[in-house]
Amino acid sequence: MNTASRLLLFATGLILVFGLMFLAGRALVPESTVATWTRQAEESSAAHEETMAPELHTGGSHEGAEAGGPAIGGLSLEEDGYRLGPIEAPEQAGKPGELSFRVYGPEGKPLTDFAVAHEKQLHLIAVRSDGSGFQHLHPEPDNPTGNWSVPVTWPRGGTYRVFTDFTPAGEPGRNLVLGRNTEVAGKVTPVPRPLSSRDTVDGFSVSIDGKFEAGESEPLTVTVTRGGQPETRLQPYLGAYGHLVALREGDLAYLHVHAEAGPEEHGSDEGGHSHAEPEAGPEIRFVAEPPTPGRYLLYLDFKVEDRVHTAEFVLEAK
Ligand SMILES: [Cu+2]
Repeated sequence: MNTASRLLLFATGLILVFGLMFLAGRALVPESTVATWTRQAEESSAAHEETMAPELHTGGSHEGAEAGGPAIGGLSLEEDGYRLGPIEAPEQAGKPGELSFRVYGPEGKPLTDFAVAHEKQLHLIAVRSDGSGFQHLHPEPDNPTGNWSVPVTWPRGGTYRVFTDFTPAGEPGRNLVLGRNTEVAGKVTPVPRPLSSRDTVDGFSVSIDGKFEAGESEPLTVTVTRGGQPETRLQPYLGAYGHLVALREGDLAYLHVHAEAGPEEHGSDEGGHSHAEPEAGPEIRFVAEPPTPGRYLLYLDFKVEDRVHTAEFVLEAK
């Protein structure tokens, strides 16, 4: 027998032995354990792919993004060592006051360096647990203490979820959404939230259309009209013609919804150069990916005549 044949025989033997071990493993180890191993292997390979991939990572939840699923955040006050400290806020409904907090970095010190995203270092969303009383605020930082504050008035009593949406400086792509509850005294009457893809706000009629399916990344189109006429005087707000926040009903998981847009996509002049402005309405396009079936509460901020208006929708993902 020559060397090559001997090696071949050896290799065949190895394959046979490993094959038998694999079969034995299958037979002796419970299915659930095998499933865990398989999942861990898939996760680690996905994580590896992510480090290789050059694209911007845009998720609040890294786990979701690593598994290739939709990115959600806001379910925890801590992520990747970053922590949202206690919220100081008015305890009574209807009383103007100040909301303040600190964000702590992985070393436990108040974080003072934030990257600007959508024109701000930090975006704050507050909403009551039933989805009512939505507010989108921009607190001011007080450095070097790391304290953030913003005036606030709670419309009604109840439990409010406060989301801080930010990207630590020097960590491009690491967008974090940390959430924390705060209690407000006052009578609590839950507000019913029927399904609705249309809203009327400050004289504007706003509708939202598109496929909205669990696990699918699909475009959503918002159309703004006033007095039956298309509204074409939308003004840029936070770097786009609209800003959409989507929360999952039940746990208020915070979904990242991205404005699809971009001047390049709208203007295509012959010179190959495109300096056309994106259209200022009546349509605004977004891409959303609901992670699970169920209902989602959507809040669209748009700006006309220097005023920001918020339209609200409730969509069901199949
Ligand atoms: Cu904001």
